Amino acid sequence: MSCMYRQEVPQYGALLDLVAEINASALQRDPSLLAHPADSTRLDMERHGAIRLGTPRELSTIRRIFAVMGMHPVGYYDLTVAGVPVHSTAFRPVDGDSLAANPFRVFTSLLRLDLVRDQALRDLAAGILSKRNIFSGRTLALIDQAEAAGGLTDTEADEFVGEVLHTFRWHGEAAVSRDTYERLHDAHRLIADVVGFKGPHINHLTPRTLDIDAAQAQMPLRGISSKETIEGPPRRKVPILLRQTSFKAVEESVRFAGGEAEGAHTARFGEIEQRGIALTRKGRTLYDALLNKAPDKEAGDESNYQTWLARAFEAFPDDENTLRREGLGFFSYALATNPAAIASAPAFDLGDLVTRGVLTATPITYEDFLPVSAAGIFQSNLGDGGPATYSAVAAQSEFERALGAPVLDEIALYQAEQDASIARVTQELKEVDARC
Ligand code: OOG
Ligand code: NI
Repeated sequence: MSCMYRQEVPQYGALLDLVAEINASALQRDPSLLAHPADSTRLDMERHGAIRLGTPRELSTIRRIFAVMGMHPVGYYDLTVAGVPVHSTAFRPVDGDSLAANPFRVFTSLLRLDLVRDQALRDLAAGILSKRNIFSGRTLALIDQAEAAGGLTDTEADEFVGEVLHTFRWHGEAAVSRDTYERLHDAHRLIADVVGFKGPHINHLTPRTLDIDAAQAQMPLRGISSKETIEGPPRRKVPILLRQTSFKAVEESVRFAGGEAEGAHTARFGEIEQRGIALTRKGRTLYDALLNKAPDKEAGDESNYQTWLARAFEAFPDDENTLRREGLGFFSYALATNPAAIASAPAFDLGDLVTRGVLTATPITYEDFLPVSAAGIFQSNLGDGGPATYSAVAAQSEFERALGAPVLDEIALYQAEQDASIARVTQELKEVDARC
């Protein structure tokens, strides 16, 4: 998919080159940025991408496709609050080993046609979507095969990946006439992006950077037109959650159906991300409260905005010990390799054991997305023209019905990982005790 996207959106290749250079010089300055040496082989690989689907049937089929690849729907994101008529989830690996092997996620949105006020347009869009088939016959057969046999052979898996890739391709030929495209576009650019095309073209890919501020500063110098602000928390000593920025969507030429008419469509872009520690509900509440006080991003330039943000986030502790003691972040505990300290271990008290060097506490990385940030990303690549307003309410159960499964609760996943590490060290300490 990465190769395909570089060919389809050449500017994405330029972004990858920039990120590789920035990562190399960040690592030269501070080799400890990579927690595990094994990370370096994966460093420049994409960490997420995004697609937008049109119907419940497309969403449930995509769920089955990703399940074959060990990716499951985590989290529910309601984007209507940001004036985008979709709701979303992220397909990703959920257990630690799978995440370590490949932490790639696909942010997947479903269009909410119920929010289109114009009944005739709604019916037109629904009619167009009901006729399209975004999956090849072979893809569908291989999903059935995987579900029946509990997996695919290596040969089948290779074929499956090749088939599924077609679903994410760009189609230069629109599924609709220019006239219909314009009607859809007038209702919302995103509606034209979903309904006007033959498939859910991947709309961005996102590698990981070790220094997002440097990348943001460098983009314009390389002729890459970046969005105005980095989404998410400010730069900190202990990174939290997720920071992301992107270049603005490129214009791609389109041939409309039923004639020779040519036009342009603007939807696809490139993004970069930098991840930090996963926050507990308490930490997340504090994050949301501080971010809520943010001034209008459009009002100032990026450096003013980042200065303001850094000041607001002074209220958010910025060292691992405080984050842990105050229950703001999730940690994974392990027995330290220090036999003397272990021998002197007092009764089980997590905090105390960490202080005494009996246990190590490693931050658990945030693997998900942020609705306010996602809204900022959507808006920056949907172009100007201000977001629409929707008085919709979040519709998680409707989304899950379309998906054909419940979404997993991301906070519960981090909690389970932390709890499992505590259970493990408790057991290990008991075994050490028994030996003494
Ligand atoms: C998805 C935007 C959300 C992110 O990184 O927050 C997203 C889209 O534009 O379809 O990818
Ligand atoms: Ni993204």
